Amino acid sequence: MPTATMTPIPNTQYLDVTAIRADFPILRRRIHDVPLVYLDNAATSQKPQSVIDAQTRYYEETNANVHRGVHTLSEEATAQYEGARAKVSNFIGACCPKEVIWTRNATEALNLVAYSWGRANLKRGDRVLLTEMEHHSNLVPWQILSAELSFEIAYVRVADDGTLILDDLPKLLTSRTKLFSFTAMSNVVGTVNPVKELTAAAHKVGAKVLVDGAQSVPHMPVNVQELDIDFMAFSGHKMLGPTGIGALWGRRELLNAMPPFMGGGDMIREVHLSGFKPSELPWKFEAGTPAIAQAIGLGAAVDYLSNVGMEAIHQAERELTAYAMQRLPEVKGLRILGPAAEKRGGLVAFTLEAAHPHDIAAVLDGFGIAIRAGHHCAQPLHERYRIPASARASFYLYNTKEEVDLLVKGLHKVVEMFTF
Ligand code: 7TS
Repeated sequence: MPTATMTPIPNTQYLDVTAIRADFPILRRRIHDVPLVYLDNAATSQKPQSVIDAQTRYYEETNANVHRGVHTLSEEATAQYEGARAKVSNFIGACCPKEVIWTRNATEALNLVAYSWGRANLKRGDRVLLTEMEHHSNLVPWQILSAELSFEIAYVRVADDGTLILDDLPKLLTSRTKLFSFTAMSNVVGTVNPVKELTAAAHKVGAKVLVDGAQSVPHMPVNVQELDIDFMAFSGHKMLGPTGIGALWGRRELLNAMPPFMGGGDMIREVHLSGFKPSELPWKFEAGTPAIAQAIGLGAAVDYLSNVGMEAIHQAERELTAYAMQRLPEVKGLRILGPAAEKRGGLVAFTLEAAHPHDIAAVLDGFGIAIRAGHHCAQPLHERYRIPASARASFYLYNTKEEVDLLVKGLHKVVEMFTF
């Protein structure tokens, strides 16, 4: 793939993308002898040097277990670890750090709500409302629990354009509906859902609201108090942070009333042979030695994102997505899934008549372009569109219009290769 002869295209007015790119060492990599074009950010984001350094520094200077020692290292580690929690709490507009429970990722946070809140509050005759565009991690935990407790699961359907069919809400949200759990943004069609509106409708019938923020928290300003939601799950690795760390945010009164999810060290106040008393929030839900370095790394990621500004990141991604949606249809037989650019976040999933998504991804990899192919852990949504898989380009703050051009060029090549 030629890169040197391309005409420069002005990038976004919202971000200094050149300066941002310099902060990400991996973006200097070459793949198959051409510069890496990383367009798989919905799967996981790359990490800036400051996040890598925060973790390395922790291991070099501070490594100790938290909440147990009175020695200096343990005190420092605890301060940094709890400091990261405070940063995340601020970042999402929580009332206080004790409402932020560390988990491994969004998946574990969603499971935490299912197994703790769900098991204590759901019974036969109740309904949990989900949507047809959910990631498997907001489907399977409810399906497992429903097999045990016999509550009903209902789904808000998705229209052809990839938006939720909101006209159905009044019949789906009834006094039997105890929870409405939905994604703030689809990882396939990119639709940004009207969280505030959906939450208000759910609260009207007394249902609690759990938001899957895995694709929204990394890409747009999110304020849990302003949205008025009850729980939110998200992953650190999709927002410039390390793998192995994510969070569940929940309202204090709800979290306080919930039983612990896992038992072990750190989550108890006292243990006797006759039983135990759980610790207070947030530690009640954090059994065992936590992901200390990763939490500190996520704190550094939140610092980075806040310095750049979430609104600027959101606007830049919208601009890049609009540009991609304008250019991609130039490719023969390309069909974009999902709504118009104004209704979506920074990703575009598509199919090609000429080639299977896995072939598309494999050919693009030869040009140094990383995209994802498959059902993206949203198989029901692909079934709804009657396709087994799709190809997806997903953007973040370091992506450029030149990279979109390279994607389009690569796709032309794919069509050429697969048209006989
Ligand atoms: N919810 C949504 C909307 C997601 O997109 C993902 C991951 C998850 C939950 C789960 O996140 P995890 O960090 O717990 O795994 N989505 C994707 C994706 O689109 N490609 O790879 C992972």
